[in-house]
Amino acid sequence: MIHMKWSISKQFRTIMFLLLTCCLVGCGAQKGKSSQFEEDHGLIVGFSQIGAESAWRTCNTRSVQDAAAAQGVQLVYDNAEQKQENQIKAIRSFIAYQVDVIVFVPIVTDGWDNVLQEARDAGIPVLVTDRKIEVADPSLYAGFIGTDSLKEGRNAGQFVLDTFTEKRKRFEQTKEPITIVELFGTEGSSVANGRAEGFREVLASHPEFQIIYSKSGDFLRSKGYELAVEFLDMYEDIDVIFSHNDGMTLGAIEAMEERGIRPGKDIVIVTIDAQQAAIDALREGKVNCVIECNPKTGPEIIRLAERLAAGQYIPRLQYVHEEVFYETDDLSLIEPRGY
Ligand code: GZL
Ligand code: ZN
Repeated sequence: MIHMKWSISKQFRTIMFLLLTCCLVGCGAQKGKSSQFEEDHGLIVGFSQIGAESAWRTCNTRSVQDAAAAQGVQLVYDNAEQKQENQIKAIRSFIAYQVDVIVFVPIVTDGWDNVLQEARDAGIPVLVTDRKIEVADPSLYAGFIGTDSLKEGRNAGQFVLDTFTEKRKRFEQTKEPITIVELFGTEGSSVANGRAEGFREVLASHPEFQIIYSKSGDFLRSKGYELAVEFLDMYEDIDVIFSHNDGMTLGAIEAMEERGIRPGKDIVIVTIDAQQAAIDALREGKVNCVIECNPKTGPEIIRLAERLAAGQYIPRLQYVHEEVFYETDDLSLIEPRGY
């Protein structure tokens, strides 16, 4: 199939690649390599990434790029700079260029039906990674590989439940709730929704816990800082910060320390991603629980793309391994995170 397609459309693809490189180069696409014109039959994968909003994201991108290079897969990379419309444009470019497989990280769950229908009409299989999509016809994509955000949220909820046993016992008499602030990820993204849902599921039957503030910081450190300035002004007595990613947590810690509030002591902090800076904060006692969300999915993504290009089956849903790091663990055992 690849060989047939390659011989018929070699000139077409070469011209299209030139056009594609020109139009993508504006949004930070990887420069076309001379090898793109080599007459090999290397697999060509279009990869639409949402942006570079966090250390997690840049590690995820690097993981895919390194894995493609290691396998001799030609990766046409597009950075959508946090805009869904840029992702749709990039996917359309991949279709025009007739890549063998499309891999994309859907920034939000909705709005993909039409462009995925176009990919299917062009006979190009689609692998969804990291974040999930809602489409009317699930057969519009071959499968998903990523992290289990519902489980990440549940782990955060369980940590909070286990941490406040004393205050929970007193709740019957004091009626003093355990107050929670939530730094929400990108609105409409499956991972923020999953984390929020899992967290609330665990605490649902415990009225002693009250989420008094929940706003989106869009996974950005700068917005995590801004929201913390706001909620620290609004509330005197916050017991817990549940943050959907370490970037926002680091911003909130900065705002707390500016006010002489001791993160991890005056306010318990549970955070998700497990980038190095969060593990360092765990070691310093500035956060109390770090839930890993594994960004290093590149090798598995490329393996699945190769299977799709060969017309082979791939699992519909594949989760990657993840840990939870607690302040009570032997933190010297944690390997350098690499992001
Ligand atoms: C999670 C991923 C999230 C990370 C953030 O799978 O989509 O996006 O938690 C990143 O750091 O910005
Ligand atoms: Zn309870």
